[in-house]
Amino acid sequence: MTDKNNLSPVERIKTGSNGLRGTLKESLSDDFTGAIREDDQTLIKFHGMYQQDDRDRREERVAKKLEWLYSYMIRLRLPGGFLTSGQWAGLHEIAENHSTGVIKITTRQTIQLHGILKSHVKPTIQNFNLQHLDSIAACGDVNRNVTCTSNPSESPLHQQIYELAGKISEMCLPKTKSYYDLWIDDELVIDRKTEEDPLYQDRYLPRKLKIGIAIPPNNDVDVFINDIALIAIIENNQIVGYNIAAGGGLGATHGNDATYARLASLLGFVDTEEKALKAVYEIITVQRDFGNRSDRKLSRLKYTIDKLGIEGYRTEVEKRCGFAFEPAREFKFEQRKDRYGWVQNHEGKWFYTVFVEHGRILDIEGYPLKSGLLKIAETGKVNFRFTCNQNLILSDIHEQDKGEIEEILKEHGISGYTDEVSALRKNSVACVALNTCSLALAEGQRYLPVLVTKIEPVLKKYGLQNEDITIRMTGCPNGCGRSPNAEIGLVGTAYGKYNLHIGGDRLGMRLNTKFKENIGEEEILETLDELFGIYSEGRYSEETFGDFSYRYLQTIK
Ligand code: SRM
Ligand code: SF4
Repeated sequence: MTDKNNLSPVERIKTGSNGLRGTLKESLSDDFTGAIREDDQTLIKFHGMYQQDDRDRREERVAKKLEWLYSYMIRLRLPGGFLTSGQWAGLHEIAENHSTGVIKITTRQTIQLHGILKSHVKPTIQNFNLQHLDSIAACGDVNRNVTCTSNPSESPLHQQIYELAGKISEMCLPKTKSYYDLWIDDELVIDRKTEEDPLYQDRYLPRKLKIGIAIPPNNDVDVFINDIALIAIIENNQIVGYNIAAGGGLGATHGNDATYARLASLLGFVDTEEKALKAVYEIITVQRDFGNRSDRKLSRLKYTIDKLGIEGYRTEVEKRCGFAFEPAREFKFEQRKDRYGWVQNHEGKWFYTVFVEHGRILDIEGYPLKSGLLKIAETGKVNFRFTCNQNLILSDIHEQDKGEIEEILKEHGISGYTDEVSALRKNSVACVALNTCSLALAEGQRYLPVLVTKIEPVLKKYGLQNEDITIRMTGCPNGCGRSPNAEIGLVGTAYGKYNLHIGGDRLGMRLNTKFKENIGEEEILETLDELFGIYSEGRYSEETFGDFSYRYLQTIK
């Protein structure tokens, strides 16, 4: 436990925040600046928002002696990543009226809007509320959006898992009503009794916490990167319980060896949903009580596990649960990618997975994706689901409606695009990075599409164009696009420069290793050319690029 005299400044902000209210009301009504007060910048995260600025325009603003162009990113809480068509149409309108207009699907199955000016923050939240949507706890030192295997056609058990994601999300919501006071009702009603929070108390968690649930054989949620990972164990088409793992997390800091990416370690198996919920709850309370509260770089659950040891952590959780974990059960992941195009489920309903490059939904010349999706939403005949690979599934479509949806997809070039893009592009993920992310050292989603176009002919040269190689890029080592567990990971070090990592496996069960440091586009392409050449000649039959590179790395050690 952290020495009380050595707490990080964020700890003081949380405990002194009066249920996450701070001076947000005053900050919002200050018309002299687009920013909010410093302490409130921490608190606003717990309400699902980040203060940002347009980094492309910093120089221009400074030259004009203007403050940076501040705006807000708002992230929705959508456990399991689901919206009705009505909610999608509502979201489309909110994005048009209050943000840059781009609807961004995140790597945690939810939606973000960027570029919301301070005066638009409240109207945005109020409009979300009208759509029965909220952004509570989408960021901050609390449990974040709970993810679960996304494609319902994959398993008849999907609904059960989707509902569990919702239950975990509810169980882990902060008890403070400040979100409603501040953003919806405009009236501060502080009732400390009803706001008493046994889970978070008034100090919340030492750091963010993430939970994901996978339904084998699909690991599309990249379950082991979560602080808490649940793997449904299925026997005779029934869920008989869950393997539970803890301590995943991908963030690290360049030059700080005490920080590292880590996959979650298995704690064991529980045989009921009730026990799974209890175990999740107590894993969180142990992190709350034992996590590092002085150094935020070392405060994620993964470091607490490595400090206590996995046995020590398990023992403490079991003590608090009042039951012991059983040994983890066998499970097997067979894929991590999304099922693009049409698939039908056990009830005869249809699902269409749209490839959305890095989750960015907008209209561009020749490709009116956003307009097409609005038209589809307006039929009222589909639901919208999001994947952790930043894609969209048009879901729950009845046989008799499939033709109509198919027509709109064709008309807007959506199915054509999804069909024609290369395997590499379909398996690419990039984080937001510039121009909004304040932590970005290099480009992410704006550059990976360009780089993929240059890698495609290199793959073709070796006949590898149909290989499902995962490539992921992040603008810094925080790992938002999950670059540390891709077969090819590119991690920004400076503008135009990346560390190149290889050797991660295709299923998300093994992290990759740094192969080249701080290289630019030319060297990235040269290195990949060389590696693809060796791979095409030296691979075992069916050997993935990730497994080959892992083997290759052992030989050159
Ligand atoms: Fe992330 C911080 C974007 C998924 C690890 N992440 C950020 C911030 C908020 C930057 C900041 O703190 O100022 C980025 C905002 C950029 C912007 O302009 O929108 C940001 N993270 C994202 C998203 C939008 C990337 C995307 O393109 O989809 C993802 C939103 C997920 C969501 O809906 O909740 C996103 N972030 C992740 C993931 C992947 C995942 O969870 O599956 C990770 C790695 C897993 C993990 O948590 O370890 C991740 N984000 C981080 C970290 C490193 C945390 C650490 O413990 O080391 C930071 C920095 C921090 O917290 O200090 C960060
Ligand atoms: Fe920003 Fe880094 Fe996350 Fe990319 S990985 S969104 S650059 S914090």
